[in-house]
Amino acid sequence: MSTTTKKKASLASASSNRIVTLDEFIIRSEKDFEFATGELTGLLRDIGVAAKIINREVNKAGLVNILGVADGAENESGDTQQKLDVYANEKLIECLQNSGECCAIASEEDADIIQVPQVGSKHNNYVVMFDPLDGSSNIDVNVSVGTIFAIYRRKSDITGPATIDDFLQKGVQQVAAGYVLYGTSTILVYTTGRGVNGFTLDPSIGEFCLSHRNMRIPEKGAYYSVNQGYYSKFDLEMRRYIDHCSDQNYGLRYIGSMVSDIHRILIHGGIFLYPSTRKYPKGKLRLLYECNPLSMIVEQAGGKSMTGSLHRILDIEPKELHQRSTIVIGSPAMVDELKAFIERYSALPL
Ligand code: AHM
Ligand code: MG
Repeated sequence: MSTTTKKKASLASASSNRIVTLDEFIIRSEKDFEFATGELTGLLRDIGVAAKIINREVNKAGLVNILGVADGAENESGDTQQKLDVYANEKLIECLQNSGECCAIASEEDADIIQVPQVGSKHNNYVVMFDPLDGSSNIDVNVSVGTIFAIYRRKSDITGPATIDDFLQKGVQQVAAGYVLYGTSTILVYTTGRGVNGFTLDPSIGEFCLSHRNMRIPEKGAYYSVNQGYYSKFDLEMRRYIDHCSDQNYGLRYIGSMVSDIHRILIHGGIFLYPSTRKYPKGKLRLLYECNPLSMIVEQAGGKSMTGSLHRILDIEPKELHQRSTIVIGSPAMVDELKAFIERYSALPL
């Protein structure tokens, strides 16, 4: 038995007999990377800590005067900022700054990148991007929200400050990506490019515990997920595909919180679309904070992800920090099915 196979076997037997915490899993998995330095491990742990703090606040959102829209606040993309967005943003930045594993941060809630001062002699080889609280308009009505994150190796020289080019990397260059879903239970799902694993927060011990090993997206699902209220604003190919979903008796599920929709699709299969509309001709969702990390997870689980004009999301060269994209993501057979509709009906050159 090779060393790697032995390690995997020991992890598998460990998980069947006893609880494997996120920290333990991350540290064990680190040994699978040939040149692992522990920095990525540290970053994932920082994000896990921030997720627990955010979870605590999200769970008591109805009890304290933290609900509602932050005074006069709009974020960089022009959306209304909820107070918990601001809180989640601050906590993630604090946790990532404390350990000094990353050199800079970009958040959906901030206009510019945030430089992280070096801590001691740490190398800070990474940059981290996140959407601190995706779907936050759902908080006031007790519907699930999530945190999405992406980690890249910096491209700039380690001796100087991080640059915008460290962030404007294609999604294929992500070294890790994940999300936390604050739902009926809180789950953290992540990938480092070797499959996808999910960890459910056990509130009694305050630990994320391995609950969804090696997640695989079903080839096809019974649901499609789109804001059907915009039907008349969609292009012909999308309207035809939605008609087809209805003809096929696919059920419609749309939470308005992308992390929740993607989590359901990872487990039960299905397809999520956010096509171009008149209000958002380039799509609404952000390439760097939402589309890329969720696409890496879905592809790692065996799914597919592309734009409404058939470009693989992970191959898009970003031009700006808050760039938006159309997206079609989910079970491979369903994405292929939609692709055929786009090829047949799209008026645009593909
Ligand atoms: P947000 O990051 O400002 O919360 O916006 C992203 C959210 C997604 O979670 C969700 O899928 C989408 O916006 C819903 O948009 P719409 O209400 O236009 O359908
Ligand atoms: Mg978002």
